[in-house]
Amino acid sequence: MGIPVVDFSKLNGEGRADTMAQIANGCKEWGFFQVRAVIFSGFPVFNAFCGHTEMLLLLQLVNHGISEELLERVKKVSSECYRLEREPLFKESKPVKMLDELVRSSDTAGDGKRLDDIDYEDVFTLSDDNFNQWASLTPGFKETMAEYRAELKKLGERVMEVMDENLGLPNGYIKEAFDGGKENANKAFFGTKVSHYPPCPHPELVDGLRAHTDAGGVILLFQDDIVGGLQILKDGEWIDVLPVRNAIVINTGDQIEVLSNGRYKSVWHRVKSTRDGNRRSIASFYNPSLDATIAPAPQLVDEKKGVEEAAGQAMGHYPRMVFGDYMNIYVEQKFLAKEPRFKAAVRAT
Ligand SMILES: O=C(O)CCC(=O)C(=O)O
Ligand SMILES: [Fe+2]
Repeated sequence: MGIPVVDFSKLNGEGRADTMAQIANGCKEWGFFQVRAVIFSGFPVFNAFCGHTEMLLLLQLVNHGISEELLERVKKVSSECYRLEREPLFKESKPVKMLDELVRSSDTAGDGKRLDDIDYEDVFTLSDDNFNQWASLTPGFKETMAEYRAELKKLGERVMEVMDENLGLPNGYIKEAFDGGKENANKAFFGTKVSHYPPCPHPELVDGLRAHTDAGGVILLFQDDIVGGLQILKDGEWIDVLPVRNAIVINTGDQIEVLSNGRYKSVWHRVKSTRDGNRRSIASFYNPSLDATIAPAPQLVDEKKGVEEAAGQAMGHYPRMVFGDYMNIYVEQKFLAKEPRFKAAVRAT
């Protein structure tokens, strides 16, 4: 089945109900969606593609309102930053040394062994809390990335509001849950992970980023225009998320799965390393505050299950947990199945 296209501009006019239904379908069927910044007739368009599988989300938004000019600058400063400030370090990094060592110690490339405990990637994270440590040698990097983050954060909030509505939750429900309530001083966390997947001499021996689901809420990914590598697991098969120029891929993490009581599943994905090309990817994460308690929205818990729980019988599939407790487990178990993480976080809370 082809991936449907959703026009975001129709959210504000005629055709709103159809648009919401298309997004809802995409959210349930896939675990990702993509947004492309193309200004069409002067207003933002939301262009989603979805297809049938088991409750994952994959949508592509077009004309999301982030200017091409800003996206072009983001690409430029990120690539320059890699070349200037990161590449020399990557050449000396652990994955490069480990791969080199594996190949040197084997008769044939790798001798059938693979590097299964490391990612062949260069990465650093930007947040409001570490602004003073952002790369400062690359002209325009800090200013451009601050501007980009402000735009992406707003887009993330709009996406969460669409999800609220599609799930039948009050407007602002997801954001407030991620903030840990209106009164919590320690609000939801918005981080931006700037990654490069440099050319890898033996892509068969190591992944760019091993298969995982994301821990948090909504992830907005600006991937390379040309160099591919991102794949999602759909019906037991790895499917390429092909680059679309100036598109932003959106997927949902484990906390949306919990909050939606399993209606929106976090999707398994990975990045394959490639021999040619240096893939740039900039993933922005809208995550709960570490002290926020995340639980299925009561509106989404069916009554029968609620009664069972009240009677002390089998716990619902997604009980409540503190996000910080979940993260402590996630850092140890990121590349393993998510269900044991949910169970362990409940015990820790
Ligand atoms: O680079 C990508 O396309 C994906 C990155 C990712 O999955 C992550 O950072 O969690
Ligand atoms: Fe991820």
